[in-house]
Amino acid sequence: RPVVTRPETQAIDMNSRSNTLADRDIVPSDLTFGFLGLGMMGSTIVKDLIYTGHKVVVWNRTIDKCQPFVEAGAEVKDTPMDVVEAADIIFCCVSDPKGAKDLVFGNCGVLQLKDLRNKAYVEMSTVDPDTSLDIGEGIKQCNGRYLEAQIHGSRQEAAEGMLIILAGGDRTVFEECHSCFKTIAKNTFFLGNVGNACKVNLILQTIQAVSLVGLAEALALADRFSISLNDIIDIFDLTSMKSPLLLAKGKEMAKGDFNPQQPLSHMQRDLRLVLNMAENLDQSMPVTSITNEVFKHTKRLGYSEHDSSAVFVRSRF
Ligand code: NA7
Repeated sequence: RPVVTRPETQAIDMNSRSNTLADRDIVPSDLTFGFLGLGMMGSTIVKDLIYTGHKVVVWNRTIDKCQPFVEAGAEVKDTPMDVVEAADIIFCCVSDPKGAKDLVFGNCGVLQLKDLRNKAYVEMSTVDPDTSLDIGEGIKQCNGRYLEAQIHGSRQEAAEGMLIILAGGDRTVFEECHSCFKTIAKNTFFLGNVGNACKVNLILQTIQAVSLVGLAEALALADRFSISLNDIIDIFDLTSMKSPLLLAKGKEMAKGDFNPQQPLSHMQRDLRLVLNMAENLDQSMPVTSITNEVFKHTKRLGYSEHDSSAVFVRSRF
């Protein structure tokens, strides 16, 4: 069993800007935007929204994380419910479906406000279609509008404003979020009904997870032969198989640098959601099931908070 050190928690750099922002010609909406969840993704997004002139009200479970945003001009509230009261459109960006549901249905949650007329709620946390439908139903029953806006991309891509937004639900909300999406994403897609965007996002995550495990196993075999991993990656770069993702992840595996761009726990969460969806459809996904086992085992070895490329460590056993 390897000795595992936790990756360092990187403080958000409030002064960094993506190079692309200046070229985007963003005219900020004059609506007030609420933001629930200031983790790595949420912080990066909010920082850029403030920079491009959006009026933002924030809340985070661990209140200390709000301080840099107060200094940057955001308003902080004590509960999710208070954010909803103060904002026109509320984004949520937390770790998992359970957290996402807690913020809507829980104590001091969004629905405690009862009347959400003239409010809209946007779910950015990665969730499964059923969770998104439940949240959307709850919001609609209180007369609010709902959009799922799944964010596809790594923390690095978020920092560069190069996410892809996959949206489904109320089209008017989608349009009202235009200046926010333009700030954080290189492409934005409206995919129709609630649930569709979650499905597309999880399908993309499946491709990524399965590819990573294949890459890790192949590099582990090279390592057993004492073939230089850097040589393999250089040759791989010349083939038609190369992709920016696999090249970047291959280099991380060769260096043993698992700085979390897409945390392993998030990737395994996505595989779990995918397999639940497939189970309900009797859809056979044997490779994804094994991929999930590889991710689960790597988690048990202590790599939850590392990057997904840490599956390489397990493959070397
Ligand atoms: P992080 O950096 O792990 O941050 C997770 C955030 O979620 C952080 O603000 C947490 O609050 C918050 N969280 C987690 N569970 C809960 C519950 N139960 N209630 C309230 N808040 C909660 O993740 P990322 O920012 O990288 O990713 C966020 C989402 O974007 C994720 O779904 C990705 O797939 C896309 P804390 O600071 O720990 O108090």
